[in-house]
Amino acid sequence: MSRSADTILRPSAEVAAALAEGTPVVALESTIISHGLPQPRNLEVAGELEEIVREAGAVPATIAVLDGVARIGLDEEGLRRVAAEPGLRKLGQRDLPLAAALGASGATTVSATSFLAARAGIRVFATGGLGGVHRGWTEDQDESADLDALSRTRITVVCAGVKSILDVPATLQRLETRGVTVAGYRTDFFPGFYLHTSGEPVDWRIESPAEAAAVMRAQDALGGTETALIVANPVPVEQQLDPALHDRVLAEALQAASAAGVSGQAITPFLLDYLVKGTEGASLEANLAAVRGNTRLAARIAAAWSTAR
Ligand code: PSU
Ligand code: MN
Repeated sequence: MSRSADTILRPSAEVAAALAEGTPVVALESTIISHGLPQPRNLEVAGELEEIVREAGAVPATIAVLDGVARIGLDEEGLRRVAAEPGLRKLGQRDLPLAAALGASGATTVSATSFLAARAGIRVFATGGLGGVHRGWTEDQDESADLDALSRTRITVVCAGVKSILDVPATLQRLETRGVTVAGYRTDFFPGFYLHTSGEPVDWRIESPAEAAAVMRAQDALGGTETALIVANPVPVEQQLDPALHDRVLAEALQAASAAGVSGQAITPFLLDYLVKGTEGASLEANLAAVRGNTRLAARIAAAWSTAR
């Protein structure tokens, strides 16, 4: 039995209508809900992010694979499954054919969400922090598939940089090598996820959603390989994690991960969880502030993009 694209990739009725009418749509990822945030807060956050998109006049499309079907836009039951289903998988882009063929369910990372959003015709995507090059990459070669996916996917990702658990300069270098366009949003520095800045400079800065939309139009007009645009939007200084606390707990977390021998897909959730506990929830608040800000900005960019076309 062959399964055609329309049975594997299914937009919700609301998302399909919005795309057909040119209403702005914002893709939201699900791994942050399933593997990045603690229960039960994660379900609340999933709903809250959708609400932020709606308040800005756009339609949210949270993306996940349920029973082998890539769902573009989840209903309440879908969101509940992503937030609470025990053993839900974490799916990168390479896992999608397996999940589809075997009828599996999983949350999608930035690589899988970007791919599916672009396939569905969605151009703007909000997340927290991208995956990237892990510290210690010279030995273990751990580099998130997010980076490669963004080098071949025409999507605009609004994020607070890459997770600070990573090797940020190495990640920026990789993005440069792969030709991924990066712009700071009202900043000259690449954001540090929980922190307002990573301390690394960015070469370009944009000031408004209209400028982001203009960059997107220029990408299309120039043609060539379909690469992404990363809009790096820092968490406000007042809402960032205390940098000294961040550095101390992160050092502990990295040590704990290596002592416990955690690696591969498990490392990112392990470190994020360690930070939440080690900062008594302060990292969670900073993470949420970043994701909310990114979601709000993504909705405004999606609106600018749909009027511009
Ligand atoms: N941003 C967050 N929390 C997360 C993630 C991003 O605020 O949990 C997820 C994203 O789905 C990202 C993934 O794609 O972590 C990267 O995982 P890995 O390093 O295994 O590729
Ligand atoms: Mn990895």
